[in-house]
Amino acid sequence: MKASVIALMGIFITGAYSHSGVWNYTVDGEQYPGYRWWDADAGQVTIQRKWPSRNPLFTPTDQWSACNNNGTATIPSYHAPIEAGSLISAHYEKNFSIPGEKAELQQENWPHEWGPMLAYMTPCNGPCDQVNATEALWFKIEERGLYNGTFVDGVWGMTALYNGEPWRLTIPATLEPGNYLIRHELIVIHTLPIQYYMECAQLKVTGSGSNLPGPEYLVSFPGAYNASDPGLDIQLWTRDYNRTDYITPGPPVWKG
Ligand SMILES: *[C@@H]1O[C@H](CO)[C@@H](O)[C@H](O)[C@H]1NC(C)=O
Ligand SMILES: *[C@@H]1O[C@H](CO)[C@@H](O)[C@H](O)[C@H]1NC(C)=O
Ligand SMILES: *[C@@H]1O[C@H](CO)[C@@H](O)[C@H](O)[C@H]1NC(C)=O
Ligand SMILES: *[C@@H]1O[C@H](CO)[C@@H](O)[C@H](O)[C@H]1NC(C)=O
Ligand SMILES: *[C@@H]1O[C@H](CO)[C@@H](O)[C@H](O)[C@H]1NC(C)=O
Ligand SMILES: *[C@@H]1O[C@H](CO)[C@@H](O)[C@H](O)[C@H]1NC(C)=O
Ligand SMILES: *[C@@H]1O[C@H](CO)[C@@H](O)[C@H](O)[C@H]1NC(C)=O
Ligand SMILES: [Cu+2]
Repeated sequence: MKASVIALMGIFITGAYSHSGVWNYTVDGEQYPGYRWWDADAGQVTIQRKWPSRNPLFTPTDQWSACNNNGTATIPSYHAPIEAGSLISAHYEKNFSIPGEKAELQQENWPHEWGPMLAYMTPCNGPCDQVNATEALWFKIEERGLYNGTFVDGVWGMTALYNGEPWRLTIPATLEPGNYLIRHELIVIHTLPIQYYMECAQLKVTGSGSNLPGPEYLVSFPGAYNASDPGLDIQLWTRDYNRTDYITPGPPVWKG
């Protein structure tokens, strides 16, 4: 175990530190700021649905697990154009600074390094602000679980964010054009209960694709996950420390 890990264990087990979410997006090369939950809505120009605070949800069946609380669009008509097959990057940033914190915790990167990242989309069939995210059917377009190593010392999907990189992902190249919500989700597994962070944003997908996923790929939130799913029933420090066999929750990835 890394010395730094031992040093941090106590803090992470007892403290609800840091947290945050997607601060902004780069969609097909254009920058879009996310919703600033600590600011007034007036004047915010964002494709992201509102989210209420830096804090996570703590249960996979939370009523707000689709798009984080009852988030609505600040600008209903604002959808970021992106050609199917192109790149969207989600930039995460830490939004909490504790006086006297250890230097290694003062970095502005996403503060957690243990857990998977999962991205979903749902067709809006019109303006995305009209979609009730809880009733929507979502399909998974990407998952990044444990790449290698053990649960505690290995490389996770989230490790890249911890190291300051954005989460870059590609919209399926054959996806039918139209408006979609995209839902970025991080599942942080080093605490009990584990933590769920999700934010949604409005996209206008262009291109010449004509594919949509079949019913075996579609899930709702809540509904897609159970607390007893192998990828969510994690006790990192006391039981699952040395494991290497992480199973990412939810449906299979739809590749287009
Ligand atoms: C988006 O976030 C990144 C990383 O935090 C930052 O470097 C960049 O300036 C931000 N861009 C906008 C438009 O907010
Ligand atoms: C939506 O969430 C806000 C807090 O973010 C709350 O004030 C409001 O009452 C909620 N509305 C509903 C319908 O739950
Ligand atoms: C982080 O959130 C706080 C609200 O607690 C806000 O006042 C502050 O400006 C945010 N940090 C940055 C760098 O924007
Ligand atoms: C969204 O759908 C859920 C589940 O059917 C429902 O409970 C909720 O009231 C709906 N929200 C709105 C704003 O209609
Ligand atoms: C573990 O996976 C990461 C991400 O794919 C990779 O960069 C790294 O080289 C891998 N490490 C080993 C020891 O295979
Ligand atoms: C979650 O567990 C309940 C009760 O065991 C079961 O009915 C349901 O199908 C499960 N859902 C998923 C997505 O596995
Ligand atoms: C993990 O492996 C180490 C070294 O083999 C062992 O000392 C430790 O007890 C194991 N921990 C758990 C929780 O299995
Ligand atoms: Cu946190």
